[in-house]
Amino acid sequence: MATEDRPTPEQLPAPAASNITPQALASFREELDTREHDVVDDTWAGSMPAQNGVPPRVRIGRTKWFSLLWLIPIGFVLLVIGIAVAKELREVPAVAQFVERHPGTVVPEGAEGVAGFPAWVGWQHFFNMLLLIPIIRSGLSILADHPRLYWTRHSTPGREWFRMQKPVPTDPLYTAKQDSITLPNGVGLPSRRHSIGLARWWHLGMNTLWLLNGLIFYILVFATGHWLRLVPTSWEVFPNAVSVMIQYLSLDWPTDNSWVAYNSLQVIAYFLTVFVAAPLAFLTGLGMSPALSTKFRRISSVFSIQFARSVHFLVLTWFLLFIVMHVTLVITTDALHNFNMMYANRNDADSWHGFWIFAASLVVLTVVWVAVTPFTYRHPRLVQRIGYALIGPVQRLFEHIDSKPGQYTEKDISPYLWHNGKYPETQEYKDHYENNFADYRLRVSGLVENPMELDLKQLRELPYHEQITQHFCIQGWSGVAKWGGISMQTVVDLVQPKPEAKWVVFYSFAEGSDEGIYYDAQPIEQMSYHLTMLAYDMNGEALPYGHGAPLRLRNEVQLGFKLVKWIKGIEFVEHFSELGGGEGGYNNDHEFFGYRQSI
Ligand SMILES: Nc1nc2c(c(=O)[nH]1)N[C@H]1C(S)=C(S)[C@@H](COP(=O)(O)O)O[C@H]1N2
Ligand SMILES: [Mo]
Repeated sequence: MATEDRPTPEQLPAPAASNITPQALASFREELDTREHDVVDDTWAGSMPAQNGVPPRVRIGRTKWFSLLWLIPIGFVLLVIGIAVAKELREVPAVAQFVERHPGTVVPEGAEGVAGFPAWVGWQHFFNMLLLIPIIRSGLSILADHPRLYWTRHSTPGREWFRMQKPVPTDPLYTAKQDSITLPNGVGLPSRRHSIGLARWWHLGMNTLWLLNGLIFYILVFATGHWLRLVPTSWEVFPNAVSVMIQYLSLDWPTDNSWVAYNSLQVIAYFLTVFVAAPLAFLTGLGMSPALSTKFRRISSVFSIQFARSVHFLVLTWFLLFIVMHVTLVITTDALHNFNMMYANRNDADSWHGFWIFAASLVVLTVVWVAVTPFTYRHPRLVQRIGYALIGPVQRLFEHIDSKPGQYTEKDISPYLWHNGKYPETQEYKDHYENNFADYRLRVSGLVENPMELDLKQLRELPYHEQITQHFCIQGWSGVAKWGGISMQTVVDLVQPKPEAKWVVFYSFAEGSDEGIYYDAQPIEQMSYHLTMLAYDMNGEALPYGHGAPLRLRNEVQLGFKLVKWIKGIEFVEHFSELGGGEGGYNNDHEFFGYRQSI
């Protein structure tokens, strides 16, 4: 046949319009980075260079900032003045009489019968210290990832009450990730900038053990009568505590009767630490969970995540002050006797038994302190696995919470929502953007009956879904926005997942911080939750570039990093282990985050 007999493409009719094209069958998985990352070195997390913060400061009034370093000289001066005043006071007859009448210790009825320190007290005390080291250090690393504290859910720059970072730059696309700071080695766990994924495994994992230790302590304390030492049982405790304070400050210390009962200042301090601060740490920790905050809307609309985060930090300062005071007083008041009581259950002030056990425990604590960071850098996957084994069941449990919309109204919308992540830089995306996404097609593929491609017009013709919800970034900032688009259930209804489909993968136009495109996998159950949607509008306008144009995910039981922006495709799969690094998402593969992040 002669060539001129062949039809040109224009002479042929186009195939009937259909959403099912050959492209619609393809997955984006070949664009993922499939390397195994199993050490934390300089190239990790997009080779972020170290960045130091500034000494912590607190805002006074609207724009004045007070450096907390001043507290060192101020505290010293106050201490000297306090000592001088207390010494003077003790010369005053009325005060001398007061001290005589309230010598410092109230011995509750029955305390004599349970005097001494059984072995479990010593062990619990040791485990408590052991666990608090990684808990406090990893907590500081979490704070360093967003080194600002606020009182309201709007994390508006300039409105924070505390910061360890310079003021937020005016660049409108400045990201929270850029805002993270490095901590001095040996302080954070780990101290490297933006190591929050690993810090969280340490923090949440060790917290479960710490709470377990605390629960056992509560039970034993009340089962044995040891509680008589920790709970004030008469109003006499208060004047006695004042008396102890005066005696300590005047450097003429009260007589010690710790074998039977602590002095009143100790009782109050221990009571506050064990029965107020520790439970508050737990509750404020839960207050930072997106799933719980969206569920318990009454509580969370008064006590927001930022309130919880700020109080959580204040509890930490209490713990740190307590530890400093406690250790100072234990060592300066009859140290050998104290060591004997706590570590050897002996009421003797001269032998070295308790001291040696204390010294041995100190060796263990020091080794742990020094080893945890290098261990974490060498075996980050192991830290991720062990952390997940410890806290994963709870994260899984909270994922079942399918909250109703309506928690917030227009007036709750935040004036500023931080940006995060790496912006799309590919030519493909830029072309779409220039072209106002006219050629954009959302590709939905994988284990579905009807794979399809949908353009923005088709997406906008589907039933409209709107919600005003709060965003919880893993780094700690939050904010409320109104999202408009389609419910994920609508997509599920259109494409009809096959029974084997268990996970839904969202692919982005944007690369992650290293190589390969950003992606995240989520359980298929959550696709039918009330608050799981694809947004193409934000706060009443088309979704802007920085927040994920043309399409982004919202799934309000999860932390922000799972809410993929600049979505180009969705794939239904059997399990995420087939994809990328196999951990269920870009940050899980590269920065050791977790794939269930309801807390
Ligand atoms: N493609 C892509 N999506 C992403 C990220 C990213 O780096 N790449 N960052 C995530 C993180 S960590 C957060 S907190 C939210 C931030 O959304 P926002 O910038 O709209 O506030 O987007 C998420 N989606
Ligand atoms: Mo985030």
